[in-house]
Amino acid sequence: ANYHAHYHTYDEIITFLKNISDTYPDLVQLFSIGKTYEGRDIWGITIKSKKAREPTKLWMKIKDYFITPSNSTNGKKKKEMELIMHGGQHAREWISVATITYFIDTLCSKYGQDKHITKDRMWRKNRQPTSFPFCTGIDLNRNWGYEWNRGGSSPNPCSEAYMGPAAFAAVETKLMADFVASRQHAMMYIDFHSYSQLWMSPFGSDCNERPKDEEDLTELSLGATRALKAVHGTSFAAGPVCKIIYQASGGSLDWTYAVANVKYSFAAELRDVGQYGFLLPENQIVPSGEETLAAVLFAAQFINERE
Ligand code: 0X9
Ligand code: ZN
Repeated sequence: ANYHAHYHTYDEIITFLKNISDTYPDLVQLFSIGKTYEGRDIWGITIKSKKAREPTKLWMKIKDYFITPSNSTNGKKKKEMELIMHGGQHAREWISVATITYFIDTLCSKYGQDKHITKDRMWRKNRQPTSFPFCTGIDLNRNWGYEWNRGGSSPNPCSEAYMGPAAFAAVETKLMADFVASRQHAMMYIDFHSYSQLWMSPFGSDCNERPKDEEDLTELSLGATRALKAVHGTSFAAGPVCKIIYQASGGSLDWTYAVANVKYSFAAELRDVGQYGFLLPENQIVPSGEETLAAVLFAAQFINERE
């Protein structure tokens, strides 16, 4: 538990992942989806649930948005269900990686260093060279291939929101997209970022485009933020990226939703709302993990029951 009292280096996180996979060989599988531009592995870990899915429950509507399952079922067998969680797409958003590390630890154990603030601490993009030798990096979250270059991103390689020379020109974005596309049973994708305390749904590219699953996405979002708040009182606002934060085309969840057909595609901006910003203190890792896990478990239950 003490591990989560601190942020960790890339090497320490690899050691953590390897220890987890040695400790829980039946539960987890550790793998790399490929290498970053600078040659570091992009790690993934699958965690299996020991429980089989039960037949669909019949729903009872309580209020407009809050619907609960009744005790009777329709008796039909369920499809496999896989939930993808993605952190560290933006380098300086350390809490997104720490939160996922916390999930991995908690899910496995329950079911089955440079500490100084440097210029690099505020790095956001990847490390790929651009057409300007003095401006490095593509914003991975502007480089996905759905409605790429449709606003809220920049063609300037020196911009923090540089979209890249073409969709999927960033090696990491391409690898991650191929990975998501390869997961036939993916029903949810959540991309963790910081900061602002938001639970976001499609779309980011266009404020007028409404997802066909708007109702289900809204209902899940409201339930998830309510479950999150119940843990430590932290308020998250919910809504489409374009409306709740700003227009951003070439982002991951638009692509996972519209191209990879992952119905429950979200992006979360974790703590805080600006007091510490990207430099969120280490003593908030565990509380952030706890509340975010409550939201994720709500989401998993919602999808399990509804789909
Ligand atoms: O601008 C972003 O990429 C995200 N905010 S952040 O401060 N973490 O950089 C918001 C992106 C919303 N998600 C997508 N458009 N996919
Ligand atoms: Zn981010």
